[in-house]
Amino acid sequence: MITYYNHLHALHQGKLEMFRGELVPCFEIPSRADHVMKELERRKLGPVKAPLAFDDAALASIHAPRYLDFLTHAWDEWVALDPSNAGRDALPSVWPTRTLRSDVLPANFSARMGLFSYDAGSPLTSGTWTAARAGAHCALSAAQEVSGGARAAFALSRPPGHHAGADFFGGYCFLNNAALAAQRLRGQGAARVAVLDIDYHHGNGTQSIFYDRADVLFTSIHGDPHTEYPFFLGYADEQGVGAGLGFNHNLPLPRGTDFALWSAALQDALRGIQRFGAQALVVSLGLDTFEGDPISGFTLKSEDYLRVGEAIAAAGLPTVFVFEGGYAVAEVGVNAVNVLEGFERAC
Ligand code: OKP
Ligand code: ZN
Repeated sequence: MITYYNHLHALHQGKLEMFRGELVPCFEIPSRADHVMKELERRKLGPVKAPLAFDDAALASIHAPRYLDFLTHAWDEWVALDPSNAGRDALPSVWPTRTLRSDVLPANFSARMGLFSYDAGSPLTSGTWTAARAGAHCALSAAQEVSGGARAAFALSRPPGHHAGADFFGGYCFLNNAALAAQRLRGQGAARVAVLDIDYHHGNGTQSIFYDRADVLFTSIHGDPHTEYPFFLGYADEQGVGAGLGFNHNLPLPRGTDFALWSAALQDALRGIQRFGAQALVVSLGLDTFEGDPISGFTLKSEDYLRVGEAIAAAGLPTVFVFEGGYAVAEVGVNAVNVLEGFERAC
């Protein structure tokens, strides 16, 4: 299968994230994507290309104009506050929670950092916008490829995307690559598109983007938000709203879940996607379900990812894979490419 690779991903390189009361080195680091790239080349999975060109209007198919405008200028504003900020990343520290207003756009930069985010774990760096935008273009390119008749395509990029909403960043995510791909597939003629999110963490951004829509089914298998990030979304009773009621399917699983239980949930998710009558599929491909992941709690093994790819292939749908999480850096390449190779072998 063809891979669209974000050659600019390393321009996003956060230094520190807030974790349990202190700033710790970021888990979401450039070498993650490098390992996947190396493994793709080693196994000769297919051609690797740079993304096609898209204008910023393509990003506006999912994201709010004032949010895109904020991201475009955020780094320059941060440095304008104090020239020495050029040497440190920007993190939010104040948020409009319940009773506070989020309808007014503040002039203050720190206030806008909070308005457009929901956690302090997602540093905005000098190259964040350039890297995230090129990554979104990879996802759009992969969707374009599949719309043009390819059985599958892979968008290999970071930062990840599934926690980003229409107008907020968080969970290391700035632009929602999977949502952009799904919307592109819709625009190119697929009447019904399913998003299958198999990252360890619930894809709250993607869910929120499609929550009131019947044309995009969101299905996610993830750590139970009672105990796992992002905590405030991802429960089984979230089934969609309005026209979207019945088109959101959450399958939370307890910490410690093994592959037997996880793959039963995958079968459940795939049955729902069949019932929905999807014409195309977007997979938010997180590999942080791996037993060795430093920030997650499932116990999948490397060889299990071959079975995951086979099961997804059995759905028989044109499929866009979008790289998301996976923080066991030494193994993330093997695990990601196992999914892709399992898929290809089963086609
Ligand atoms: C992004 B993706 C560890 C605490 C959790 C946020 C996790 C974001 C995961 N510092 N921080 O879904 O893999
Ligand atoms: Zn994750």
